[in-house]
Amino acid sequence: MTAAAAAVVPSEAYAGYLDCLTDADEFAATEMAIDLLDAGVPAERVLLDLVAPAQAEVGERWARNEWSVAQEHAATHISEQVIAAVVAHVKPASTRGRVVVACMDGEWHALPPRLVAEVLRLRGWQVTFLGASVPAAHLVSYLHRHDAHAVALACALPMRLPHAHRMIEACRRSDVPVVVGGRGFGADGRWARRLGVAWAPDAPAAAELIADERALRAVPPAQLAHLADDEYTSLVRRRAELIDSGLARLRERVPAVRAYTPAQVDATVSDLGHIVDFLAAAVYVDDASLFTEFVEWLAEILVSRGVPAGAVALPLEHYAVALRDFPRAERVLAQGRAAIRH
Ligand code: B12
Repeated sequence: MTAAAAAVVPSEAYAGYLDCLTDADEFAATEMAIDLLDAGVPAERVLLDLVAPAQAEVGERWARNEWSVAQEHAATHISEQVIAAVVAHVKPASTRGRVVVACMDGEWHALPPRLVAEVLRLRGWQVTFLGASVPAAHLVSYLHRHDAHAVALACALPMRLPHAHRMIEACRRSDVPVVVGGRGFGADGRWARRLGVAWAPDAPAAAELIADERALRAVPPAQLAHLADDEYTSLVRRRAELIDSGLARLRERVPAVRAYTPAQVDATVSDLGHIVDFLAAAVYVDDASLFTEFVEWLAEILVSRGVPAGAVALPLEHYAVALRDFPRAERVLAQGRAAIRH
């Protein structure tokens, strides 16, 4: 292979790597990644053009109910091993300051920020990767003890945005500039702008931003004046009651729900919790699209698993009545209901 041809990940290598994930063949997957490095493909490209899209494809297969959670977990584990092997193979030297990379409190999608952490390491930063679900107080005390140039915070689920905001504010009080990323901030980063924080769409963009401290600190203020109406706080206070009454409503209206096994009841309670949390997050950032994108996704997931779309419509209808004194939540729910009607 010539150096020019080796600069990118060939499509057949990508297909072969996906087969390794399908077969849960950790050693073959690692070997393929190392072979690409040996053929001259830069480590950053192996991480971003092989591991990252394959991992996203894993998610699509799970969403379509083609892959079980066990298959997804096996593939994610292999991706983690491959990332470690690629970086260990290159052994990058650290020549720049320290960057701390962490997931928001309650956020278990550690693999995407791990990719960001390793790209930063490959570009010479001294990186501390704190992994999944880091409580804000622990992150802040870590930042106090270590002189960090910047902190990169990940959020994959938009329902965690209110927590993300608290965490961003806590880091700012320590005077450490923050960059955020991940699917949770919206495909175009619009909810990061709402929270008034620097956002990067991917690892290379994050690396460029971190290298430019002025740009990192020059962010317009948050646009959250709507929070003065207290709807978000009141909604969160009613979370448990909304889940209980949503389940009672489903039992009353859908006979099959009355015969659910304990595991099915748990899954339903978890879905209702997500509905309330996504609704609260949409109210927090004052953007109904956060909720409509979620209910469309949930309806698709449930339908692909044989649950009727009505199982999503019914709780939304119930919440619209229960929350009639919450004008913003009511608007968000109305748009959510319209989205799954088509
Ligand atoms: C693996 C996985 C998990 C694993 C995570 C393991 C791990 N160690 O990371 C586990 C099993 C824990 C998990 C759990 C859940 N998951 Co999940 N998960 C995924 C999956 C399949 C892959 C994530 C991934 O690695 N993607 C590949 C990366 C590289 O892509 P990316 O996220 O877009 O990242 C790029 C950019 O966004 C950016 N970026 C990402 N992070 C950061 C951070 C910073 C600082 C910066 C600057 C940039 C940046 O750079 C990256 C590279 O360019 C995705 C599907 C998918 N398509 O991504 C679902 C997905 C994210 N999960 C989803 C869901 C719903 C869940 C659960 C709620 C499921 C459940 N019912 O319990 C839980 C929630 C757990 C929690 N509280 O966090 C949904 C979210 C849908 C939505 N509407 O929000 C997805 C999209 C699946 C799907 N197709 O429906 N999940």
